[in-house]
Amino acid sequence: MKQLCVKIFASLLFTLSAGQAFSQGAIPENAVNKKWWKEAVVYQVYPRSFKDSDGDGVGDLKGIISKLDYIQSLGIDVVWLNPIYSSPNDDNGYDISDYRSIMKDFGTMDDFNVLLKGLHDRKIKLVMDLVVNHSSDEHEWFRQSRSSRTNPYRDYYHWWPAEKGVPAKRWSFFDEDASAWRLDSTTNSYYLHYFSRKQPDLNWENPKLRQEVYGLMKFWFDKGIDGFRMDVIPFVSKDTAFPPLPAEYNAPARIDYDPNYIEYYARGPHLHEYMQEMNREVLSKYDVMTVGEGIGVRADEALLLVDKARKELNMFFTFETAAVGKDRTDWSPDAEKFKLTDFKTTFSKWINVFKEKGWATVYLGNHDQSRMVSRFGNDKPEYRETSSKMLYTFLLSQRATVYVYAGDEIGMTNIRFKDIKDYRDLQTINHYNLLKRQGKPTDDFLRDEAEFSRENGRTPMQWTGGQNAGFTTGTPWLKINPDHITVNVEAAEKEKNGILSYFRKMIKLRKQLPELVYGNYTVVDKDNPQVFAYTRTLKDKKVLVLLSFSTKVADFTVTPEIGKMGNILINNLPGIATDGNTIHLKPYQAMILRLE
Ligand code: TEU
Repeated sequence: MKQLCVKIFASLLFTLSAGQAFSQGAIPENAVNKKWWKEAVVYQVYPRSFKDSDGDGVGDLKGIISKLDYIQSLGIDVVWLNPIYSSPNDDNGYDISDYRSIMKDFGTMDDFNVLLKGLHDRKIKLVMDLVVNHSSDEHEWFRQSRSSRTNPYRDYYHWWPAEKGVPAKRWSFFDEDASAWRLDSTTNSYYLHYFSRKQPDLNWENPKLRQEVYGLMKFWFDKGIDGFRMDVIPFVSKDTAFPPLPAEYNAPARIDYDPNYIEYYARGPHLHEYMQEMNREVLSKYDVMTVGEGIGVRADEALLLVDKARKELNMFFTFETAAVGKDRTDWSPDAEKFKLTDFKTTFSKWINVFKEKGWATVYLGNHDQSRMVSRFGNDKPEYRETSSKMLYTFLLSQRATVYVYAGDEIGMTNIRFKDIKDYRDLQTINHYNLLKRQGKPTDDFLRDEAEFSRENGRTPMQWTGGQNAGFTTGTPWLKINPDHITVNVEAAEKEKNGILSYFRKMIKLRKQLPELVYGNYTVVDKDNPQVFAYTRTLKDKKVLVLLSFSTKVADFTVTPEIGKMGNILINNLPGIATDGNTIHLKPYQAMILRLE
């Protein structure tokens, strides 16, 4: 009781003082309204590649269970698991054939229960993947739906009767023919599939389908999970008249995430209505977090999805930050991968979208992206460690919920497959086959894929320097990066000052300093081409984050306007070279300084 009173008093005090400050415009609503999920560090586990317990070469739930102590030792708060539901694995679980059971490769519901309890016992929350823009074509709903035009499940999917003519072009992200419409002979109709032909799009216009989705969400929430990451959620509402695309989008593009283009695919007229309904019927009944995969969501409409007052989602991932530098044209070994000024502008833009309301996310890698250090740092042996630590300093000092990807904490790097035979991902394979069939060259495509393909982020977790990196006793489903001989958890645990221990230290620091979570974010010296610098300020507490993205020594002057240099709170290299107020940052040096 006493504790409760203290708590209430403390929060009252905070609200009052924050309220006063707010009226002066100092503390925005989203800082006053503290939430566990705003403060969380989310650790993403790609189950297929994390740890195999039974020697079939595929990671599984028992494998994850065996690594729970390791996961806990990181200091993270939430685990996000990619889909673990029954699936024929056309797209590694993003094609679900039964939303209420566990994929055989991964184990059983009993294993799931043990995993959930194991996480909760360790005070770690579990977020699952919700993939409801599409199901597998092997889902019972689709089997029924395709069987006849009058089947009760017909309207669970989008069908276009062939007698109406060929539907307007929609490009598929994964299809071998690039088309998102596929003619199904049983009922002489086309069905829509934005992703592979084994991933038919569900029809959210149908209220029965929406109830099915809410039902399955409740099923998992009632089991005790703590949230959902929602796959391509803006796609659920579409213009179901399927109007023709404007001419400029009629080229057989390898679809990228141009929001103007996505306009024709997503964010349809009912998106917010559906999200509000979902919130009312499901989310509002549980203390859970939601993060949408915000494909195509523009900054000027971001708050529609996550403004608390609108009762939709908590957060979403933007695709724009992941796109920085993807338009690369210079492939010489020492070429700049991206302009730091672009990186600063894009990331800061997305942090500032949520300055007052809503809440941001930040990530540098996931199962669809290259490895963080290869993409945004520098994976050459002399820089791999320092630049990985620098990137963690960035992530863990952002005004956002931080999403980190398993394997980055030991500095895993891109495998850079050269041979198409090494790929398992349908996205790469189908596009390669398409080019071949069209008689087009594949060299540029393969070079791009070596750098950016999803397999770079999917190679198995490297636990040891031994056989198969300690991932499996069998044959791994995807090749293991040969660098596991030196880059592995066992070795990392022995390094007192390695990436892993820095990651743990940085998480601890974030937990100690609320200004790193809630403080105002101000970029300083924004045109500096080598250094990313910003301050984080909460009431009278202010810190300066300095990040060198350069292979050269980079100077940064702490001007009186920025503040007076105080203690170094963390530094990814020993020591600091200064000359008055100017700091000479070594290549990829990162530090956080207290400002007085
Ligand atoms: O990804 C959405 C998406 O658009 C992907 O195509 C992704 O951006 C692209 O592959 C990057 O190269 C989600 C999931 O994260 C992805 O793994 C799934 O394959 C996809 O949806 C379909 O469910």
